[in-house]
Amino acid sequence: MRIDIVSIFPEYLRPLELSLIGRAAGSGGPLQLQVHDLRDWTDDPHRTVDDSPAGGGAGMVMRPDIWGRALDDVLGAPAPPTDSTPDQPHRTVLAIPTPSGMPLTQRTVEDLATADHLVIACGRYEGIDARVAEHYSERMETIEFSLGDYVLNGGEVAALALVEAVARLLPGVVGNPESLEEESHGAAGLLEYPVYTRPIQWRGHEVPEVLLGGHHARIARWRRDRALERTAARRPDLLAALAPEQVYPDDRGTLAPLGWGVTATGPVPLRVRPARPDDAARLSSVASATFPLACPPELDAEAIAEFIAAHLTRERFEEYLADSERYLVLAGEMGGEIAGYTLSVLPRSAGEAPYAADVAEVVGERPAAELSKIYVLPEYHGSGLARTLLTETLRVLGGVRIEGEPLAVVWLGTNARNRRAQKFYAAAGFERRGRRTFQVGGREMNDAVWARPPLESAPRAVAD
Ligand code: 6GU
Repeated sequence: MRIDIVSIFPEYLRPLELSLIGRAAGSGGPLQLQVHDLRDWTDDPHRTVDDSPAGGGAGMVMRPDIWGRALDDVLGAPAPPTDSTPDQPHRTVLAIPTPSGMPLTQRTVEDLATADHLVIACGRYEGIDARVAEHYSERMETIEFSLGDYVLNGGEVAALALVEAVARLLPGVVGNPESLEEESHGAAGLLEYPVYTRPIQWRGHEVPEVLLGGHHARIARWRRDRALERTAARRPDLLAALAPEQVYPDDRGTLAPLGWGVTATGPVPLRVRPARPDDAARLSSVASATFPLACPPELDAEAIAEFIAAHLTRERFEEYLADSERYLVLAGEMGGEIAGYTLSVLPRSAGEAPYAADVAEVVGERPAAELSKIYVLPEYHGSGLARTLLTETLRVLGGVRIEGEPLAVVWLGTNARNRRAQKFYAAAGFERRGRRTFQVGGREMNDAVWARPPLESAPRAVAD
């Protein structure tokens, strides 16, 4: 590959003679690099390259006539002989650094690394007359690129960055090509995990133990989790841009506590919050869509509809939401939409027993609250929302005080034949206590009763 850089400060680009890039640009290397002084194309004794801006304003603008002569010459320079074929003709790209360009990304860099000839035009002052980019973009591949949302005095630093980023992708420049594979902005779409070396103890900080154990699968999982965490904290935009196939099933347990759920479109922000009175209609529609799916198959549609009409209407939710002494409702949002909720029923007094005698018998601790509903829309099953809703509900319940006493136990009843549900509650630390019977539309159902203490948390108001 051939790279030409045109600048009024050719010395600024001297660092390119150093290190890997310098070696790549040496004889026999894959890179032919030449730096040119723009003033060589001036035609006055003062070697003037700029003039005042048309329309007025501060600063100076670089003249198009000088740039035109310089670029015509440099673009015409012969690039190294390549095996250009009719499918892969010789490719020349003009790159113009400017803070008003498109952000330079690794995808662009990878693409530019396949060009035969790259010419970089470094502007200074207020920039290059806009007709230069206009003229060349009509005749050849031209990109105006930016390093980020801040302003430099000129394009030289950006040219250094571009050359280094492109050159390290040329064959033979980076010694171990594997080190190009797992890095930030690679195919995984995540920032890179943190790396460590000896000494194992340094200023009170240790190398994470998992990295010393030699267990490859565990190390890979740990690195993946750290990459997900870093990306969530530093570059949520990258996480949101991941395609669904870039997210693995095991990532979900890591992402949910970081505030990200995974849907058919990829990661979306996940948030659990206290429900508000104006959520009633949406909660009712989530409940009505979800309840039938949790019913045993022998329950007929009519019985289900009857239950929905009696217990899951908007009016019913308005009542729940108005009575925060008795009900705790948490809404689970995915990408800003309510996609699930929990409804917990609090005891009216510290000693109050669960309303059903068969539950009261197997759940003896007091005060006892019932986790009455935990519903997630089917399209969000497996997203991590249900687990986060449950954890957050147990945490909020941990802060509830009934006559000054914390809750001793949270119990729930669930269809005993729903294996997924039993596994879910067991994994969340619930214990199976026994059975209860339960009426749906006049039919008696057999439920498993599960219980556990709430999560510890500071006392807090239930209604925010
Ligand atoms: Cl490419 N040029 C200049 N002058 N400032 C910048 C930049 C480029 N990218 C970020 N700031």
